Amino acid sequence: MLLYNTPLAPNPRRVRIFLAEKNVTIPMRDVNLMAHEHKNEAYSAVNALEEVPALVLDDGAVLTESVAICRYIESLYPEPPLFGRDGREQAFVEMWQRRVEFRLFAPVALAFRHSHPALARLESPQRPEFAELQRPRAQQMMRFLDQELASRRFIASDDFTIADITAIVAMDLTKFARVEIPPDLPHLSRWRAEVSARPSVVP
Ligand SMILES: N[C@@H](CCC(=O)N[C@@H](CS)C(=O)NCC(=O)O)C(=O)O
Repeated sequence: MLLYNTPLAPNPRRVRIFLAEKNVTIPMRDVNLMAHEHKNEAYSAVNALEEVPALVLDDGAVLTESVAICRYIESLYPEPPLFGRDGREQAFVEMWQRRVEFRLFAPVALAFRHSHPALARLESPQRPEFAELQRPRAQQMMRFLDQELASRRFIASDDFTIADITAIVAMDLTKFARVEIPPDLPHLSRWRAEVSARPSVVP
């Protein structure tokens, strides 16, 4: 297997955290997004959508969605389970993973892409007013998560899962997206401190 990775990009970071939680290493090749390496012919042949991460399997097939890559890794290395153990747990993990991806990760990523000067070449034209619209959406989800985290340790359950990985990567991106984290969210803050201390998450 070969994982195409970009060290500072949030989506590949999800896969790297997932691998670290499994204590698994696989060969990686870095793709420099700032130099537009993902748009060259060689990388387009790997992933026609010109995005990272991409995982090339031993038979040459290519997986290109972060969560799909993580699911495949889970199938190879089931312990510890990060997508839930049984059907019921898996359904809840999926629900939370999607909620966090669409309602937190996406608005934070869009605010980042449409406002950060370093992304001007990748996201052209940038629309600062669109970034501005995303910030309250992300904050609304943070408030919702704060209420939920009052009654359990992690996002989907008392176990750490893929939903926590997506959420912590989004929270860390808020700094670059200039999304302010509301100060009055004690449960989210407790969760973030605990998750940030995991060796897989420490940058
Ligand atoms: N849905 C994809 C999204 C991947 C994605 O957006 N990757 C970003 C880096 S975090 C990228 O490659 N961007 C390239 C570009 O915007 O041109 C996934 O989850 O893997």
